[in-house]
Amino acid sequence: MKDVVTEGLQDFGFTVEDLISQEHDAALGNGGLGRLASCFLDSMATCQLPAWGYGLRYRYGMFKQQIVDGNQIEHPDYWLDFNPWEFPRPDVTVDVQFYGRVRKNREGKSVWQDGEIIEAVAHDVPIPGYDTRNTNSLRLWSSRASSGEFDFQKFDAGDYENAVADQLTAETISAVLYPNDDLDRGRELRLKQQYLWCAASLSDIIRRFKKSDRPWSDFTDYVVIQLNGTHPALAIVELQRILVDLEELNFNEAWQIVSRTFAYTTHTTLPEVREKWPVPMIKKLLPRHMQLIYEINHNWLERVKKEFPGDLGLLNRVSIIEETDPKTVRTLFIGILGSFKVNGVSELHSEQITQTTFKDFVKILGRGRFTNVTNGITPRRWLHQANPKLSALIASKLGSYDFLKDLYLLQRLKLYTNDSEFKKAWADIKLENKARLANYITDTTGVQVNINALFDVQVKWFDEHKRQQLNIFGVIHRYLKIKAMDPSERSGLVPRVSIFGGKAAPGNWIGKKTIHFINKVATTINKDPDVGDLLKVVFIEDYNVSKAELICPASDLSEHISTAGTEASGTSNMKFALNGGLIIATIDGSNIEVIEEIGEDNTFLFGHLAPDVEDVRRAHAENPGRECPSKNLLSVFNAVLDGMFGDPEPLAAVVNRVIDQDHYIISDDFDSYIAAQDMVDETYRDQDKWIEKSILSVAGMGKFSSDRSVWQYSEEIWNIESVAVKDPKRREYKK
Ligand code: GLG
Repeated sequence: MKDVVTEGLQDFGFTVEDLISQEHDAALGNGGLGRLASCFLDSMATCQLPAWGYGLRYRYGMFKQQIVDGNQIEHPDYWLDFNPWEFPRPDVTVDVQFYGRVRKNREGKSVWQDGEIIEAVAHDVPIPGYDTRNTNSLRLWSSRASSGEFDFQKFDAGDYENAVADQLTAETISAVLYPNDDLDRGRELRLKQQYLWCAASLSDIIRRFKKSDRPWSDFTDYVVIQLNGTHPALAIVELQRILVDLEELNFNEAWQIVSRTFAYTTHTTLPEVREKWPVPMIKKLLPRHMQLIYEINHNWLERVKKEFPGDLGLLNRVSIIEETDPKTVRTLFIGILGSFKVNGVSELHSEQITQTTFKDFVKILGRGRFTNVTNGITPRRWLHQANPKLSALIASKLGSYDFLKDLYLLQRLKLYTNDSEFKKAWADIKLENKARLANYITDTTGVQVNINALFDVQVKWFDEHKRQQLNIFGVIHRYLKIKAMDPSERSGLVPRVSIFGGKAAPGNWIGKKTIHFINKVATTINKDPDVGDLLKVVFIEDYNVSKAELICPASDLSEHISTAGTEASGTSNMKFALNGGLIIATIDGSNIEVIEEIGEDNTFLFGHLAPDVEDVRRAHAENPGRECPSKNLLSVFNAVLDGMFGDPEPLAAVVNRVIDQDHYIISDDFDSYIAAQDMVDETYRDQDKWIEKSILSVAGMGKFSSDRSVWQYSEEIWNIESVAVKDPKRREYKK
């Protein structure tokens, strides 16, 4: 349709880009976990699997990021003001209860009553498969007052605020993603969001199952629910409640169904990220669920006591209730116990968690409960839509676009690494993409960049373990090196444009400090005539999926430099490599598998390995006053603290974080990072060799289609048959 629309628009004096730019990104969370779900939805539809997605329809999304004087400012994201892709479903509503009390009825059954009722209303987003006849749905819930939006009596009596009070309270639940959970009220709101999402979605799934008139014993033959992280873990307790309280199954019979319905994906390695809810908060908001959690935990601990008598330490470690003050509920443990399969999202991550976080559960439940499904991305968006000319060039060589549904076919590009005409076309497309990004950078930041410079990109959420600070320290090191050279010696240098982008959660102070730090360094470097085009630093504000589609095709190099053992997977590495960008990486998360598929020779590696990180941290702790292990890094710190980039006070926090603590071992990895960056420069000087590595990067991306991830889930976990004949060719290209 695009050509028809493009032509038609020209009659009105518009371009198709004018039209597309009117469209907001779906503000459903552009972090890795959220974006992964979107790629999986595309793949489930394209692989013709009968699968739906459920989520919350955040009225104001997450937030729009504005950079003011180098600082992140958050604004509401009015993405729903114009959203032609959703279908309101006022006919699909679910009443969801909060607060209230639990009493026993005459038959001794628990009744949860007298609570506040909020109405969840469905909005459907069709998810058409690529080149298939199958369209699935993403069903998003928004919240409204069940008592109606408006209390006319109160309004008539002049009590205007209270006339709409119920509606405002109800709408708050689906207002914004990531309420600031540094506040108790923010945490309660987050819990409300999670429960509304779980209760409405489960009710909807059960409503549709009941249309089949089948007994509950068939439920797990017809329904499997994949929990994407701990956010929806309450669905496990909610299904138990529905089966026990509403369907009147006995507790254990219900639990048998529950624990065969759910599968659970864990997306983190970091203990501090794990969700814990204060018992008093759950007791107040969801009194019946708290009772069920106690009963589930009681049965669980009885089993542990029987199988591991006398091991009190084990009991404490695996209990769903943590004996802190106040007591807390470990939602991660609910996710594990209520699921028949638990997977991590990269081989390293899945192996690592069975030896750390989940070690006790492996011992009790068996290793077979735990598995891995490495993440993937949809090539339809991340290559074909984002980089149509490269997609067309690849199709011209492979003979068709079949590779978009069988990404292993890309391996045949290896046949053309010596085809000079193909390599010239390849290089021209990369340059075109860089020019497009350069124009965007100039339009939005005013910075002019040289498209023949090496575009070095890091666009991610600002989480400390992703180490954007390591990257900007490396940039300062490069700046100091240039400044120290006589201008006559600089001709051999490779010009660089360091491009950053990403948001910090509103409560993440060090992330926001790092954003400010990067912007301040950029201001100084970009206006230094002595450096000119040799080095530019750019921060692209409000990074989101549409901007990623502009940035990913334009990178020469992208940075995936998390402390080893901290990034569960990472998916932007796949997006950049699929567009012919090379990667500089640590041996962490999915980097390991990307490197294995591309070949070590075509990537730039550095840094301590995961098993060594704890030893390094221990050495830090045992030697608090230790000298910075890197003279290069010390020079960087001195330059910052001496005011080279303006008032050092607001910048000092980022530096002191490394000097005082360095939990992410930046000082220990810095010199090997610099060495890898030198290797990047060395390689980039030979453009023919660089293009060859770029082609091999794309050729190695077959494994990282989200189709492969989704096939793995459907065959190894969901056990569902696709309505389509499985594509046997897919297997021929496995390796
Ligand atoms: C998490 C992890 C990432 C992972 C993503 C998708 O931190 O490493 O790639 O989920 O599984 N919050 C995230 O982005």
